[in-house]
Amino acid sequence: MSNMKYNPQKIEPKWQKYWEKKKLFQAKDFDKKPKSYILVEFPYPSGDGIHVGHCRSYSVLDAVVRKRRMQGNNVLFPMGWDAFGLPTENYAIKAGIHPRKVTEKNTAIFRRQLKSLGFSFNWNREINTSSPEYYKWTQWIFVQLFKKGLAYKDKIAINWCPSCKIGLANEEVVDGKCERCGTPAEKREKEQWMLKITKYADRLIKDLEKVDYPDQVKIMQKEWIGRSEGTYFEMPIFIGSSKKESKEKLDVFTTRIDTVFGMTYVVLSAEHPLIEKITTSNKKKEVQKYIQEAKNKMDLERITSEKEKTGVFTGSYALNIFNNQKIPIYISDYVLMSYGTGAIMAVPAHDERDYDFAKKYVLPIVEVIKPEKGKSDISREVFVDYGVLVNSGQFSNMTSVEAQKKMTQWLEKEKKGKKAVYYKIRDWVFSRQHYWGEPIPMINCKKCGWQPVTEKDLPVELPDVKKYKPTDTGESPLSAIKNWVKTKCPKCKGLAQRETDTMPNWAGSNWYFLRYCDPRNRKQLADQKKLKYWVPVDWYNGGMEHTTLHLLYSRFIYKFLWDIGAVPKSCGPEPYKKRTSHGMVLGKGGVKMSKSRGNVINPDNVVKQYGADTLRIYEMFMGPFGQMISWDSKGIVGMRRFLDRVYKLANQFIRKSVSNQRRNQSSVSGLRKQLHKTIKKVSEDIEAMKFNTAVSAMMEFSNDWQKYGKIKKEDFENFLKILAPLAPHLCEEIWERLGNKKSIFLEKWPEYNKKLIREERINLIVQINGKVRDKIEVKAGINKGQARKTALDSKNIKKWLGSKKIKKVIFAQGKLINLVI
Ligand code: ANZ
Ligand code: ZN
Repeated sequence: MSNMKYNPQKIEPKWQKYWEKKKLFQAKDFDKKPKSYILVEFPYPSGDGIHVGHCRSYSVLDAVVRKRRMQGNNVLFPMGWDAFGLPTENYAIKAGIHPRKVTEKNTAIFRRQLKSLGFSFNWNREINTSSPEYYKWTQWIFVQLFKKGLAYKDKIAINWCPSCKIGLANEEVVDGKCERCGTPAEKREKEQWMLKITKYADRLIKDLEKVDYPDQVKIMQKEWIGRSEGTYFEMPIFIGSSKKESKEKLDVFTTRIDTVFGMTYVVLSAEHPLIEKITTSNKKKEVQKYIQEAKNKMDLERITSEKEKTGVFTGSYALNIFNNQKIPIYISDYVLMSYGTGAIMAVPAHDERDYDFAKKYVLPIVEVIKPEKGKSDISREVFVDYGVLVNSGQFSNMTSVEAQKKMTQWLEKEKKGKKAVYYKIRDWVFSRQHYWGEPIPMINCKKCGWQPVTEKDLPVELPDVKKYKPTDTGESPLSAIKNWVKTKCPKCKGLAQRETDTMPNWAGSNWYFLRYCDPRNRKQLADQKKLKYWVPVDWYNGGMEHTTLHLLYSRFIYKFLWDIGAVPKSCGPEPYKKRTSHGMVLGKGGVKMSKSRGNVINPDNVVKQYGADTLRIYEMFMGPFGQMISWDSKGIVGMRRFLDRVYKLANQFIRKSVSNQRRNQSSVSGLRKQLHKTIKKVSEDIEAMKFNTAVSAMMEFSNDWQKYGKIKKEDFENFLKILAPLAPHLCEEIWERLGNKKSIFLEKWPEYNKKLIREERINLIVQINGKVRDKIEVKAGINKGQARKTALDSKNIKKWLGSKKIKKVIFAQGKLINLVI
């Protein structure tokens, strides 16, 4: 009989077709059922097809989704393509195929692969960020940002990848290298469009309180934004040996104004605008040389504490207004122009970097903070903590906290400084000089300046070009299409020029989750009522590596859209209620999968050999969801064996007559208890993302069932229902063979019976040195630690033990605990 053997290659395509034909998984706008918006990061359709990492995220969330549907939710679970980006462009250039064609081909491969895995995505809402219908709205958002003053053009030193020929955002530079290709990044001056994410910095930190993200994600975002509260103040300058105060003032930012009496020099960043004016003629040459070298270094390289400090004296002095001492002004690359004011007061006694610098250039080190009584820090040469002030005039004997307040107040009174907040995060460089991206919808008119493209003229379509290779001059390839560049000014109708830069590849993913709510809308980015119904996203799963990039950017853009009313107020200030991250799937031996290592697992092959259900359930079983895990071929065989066993048990069940089922009632009821425990565990584990333990619970149950040999139909069906979200094709097939006419996914998620799972209780015997001293009623399943604690809490035992030390604990589960003293 063909049905006798589990044959995923046959049943999986069958059920995929069935689900699609019946439109079983389509979300319904405005449905009365509770809505649940579950989002997985949409893939970049690269030429490599999906990888097992995608599968992990999608398998797991698909299980959540299928379960929630069975629990009566109206679930939105969409999928689409983050299709603009460099790898496609690079591939297109190499292969001589248009990026649009490459994208079409790659998305077709991805779509086929995802469908072959049976994920229950809402395919009718598929989107593609590189289609004009979509990027019309990405451009529209840019225009709104411009109109609100949040997009501006600025000439800045940008990180430049000489290999990709592209400007990089700080976030795209990892360890001084281009995030994509690993080439060391350089600095270049370039006019760029910038987005003022800094204006949202405070809210991006504060609203983290409102969301359910892993702590690590919150910490990383906060550190990335890097909010520092401190003091800002002005210092008079004396050029060279002049006794007369210069007109210029030097502004510094410090988080430790309490250490100001210990300031023995000041340091300017190599890019500081005052350098020209204050460098004395005898120092010009040396300073010039130093600045040139410093500018070529990457920020990260400059600020690492391990690196030996370098610097140069300008020949001029600044006045410490707290103690009226003149101190030298240095230039050093350990101070960044992009942070604070680009100048610091240096306190070598209490700051490690300043200490290293002072040692090298033989500058005085004046101690002004002592540890509070009873606390001392001898572990380091430099005392960097808060403490009590010494050698600090009227502020001596105050604590650091007190002094910070008083000193800042004094500065405010003298009108020489004030409280200040600075952020590490910089405005977001939003232009790229590349072809395969959204054209920035701006027009430059000699008379009117930068003007946004009129909204009815959106989208500005990406023109077809023959050459989309980036240019060596750093100009976008679009600048070569003269008749596209030439246009009319939207304001004065005079001759004007289009912006030829395109947006970075994060642009489309900033807001894609909004488009899924209403993907075909031609009048708005999405209908307000639909947004009101679906947004915020209830659960968003994606990679940890996107924490300070996509996740932060999209929170910013969402907040902006919410502010301007493009997203209804009732949706709330945060786009994603809950965020989770799957651990990476590594190749054999715990290394990253890569073509060069030859350790890439292709999901197509796994599906062909073992079936989609086996792949899916293996990806859930492989380990705790948040942890990195190596692919293990033995593990996948084990999962296939489990599914084979379920199929075999189903066969046995179907073959046997009903009369047979009546025998052995007691074991049936034992098995039923087991089942209800399993239902409880699986229900809870799926929501808590403990898929590995959910799978083992079901494996255990199948073992018990095999042992008992008998099962009631109702129990069998309930078991299938809880397995269905994890192995959907198999369960659907067996469900049908049990004589059911409708899909198992239209069934209700089973409830466990509280009475059946009540834990058995036992009398735990407590011995001391082998003599029975107490009996305590406890749960049968408690472990050694719990038993020990219970025993030690007992009055009787306390009396017997007195102050004697326990040397050893012997524990027999479900029976006794023996304390050896
Ligand atoms: C004096 C001082 C004394 C400082 C002391 C620290 C310890 P966070 O907390 O990261 O915001 N700083 C300010 N601007 C800088 C720049 N552009 N480049 C490099 N360093 C800069 O750090 C603030 C502290 O970093 C500031 O407080 C300043 O050094 C330094 F015992 O001022 B501090
Ligand atoms: Zn004009």
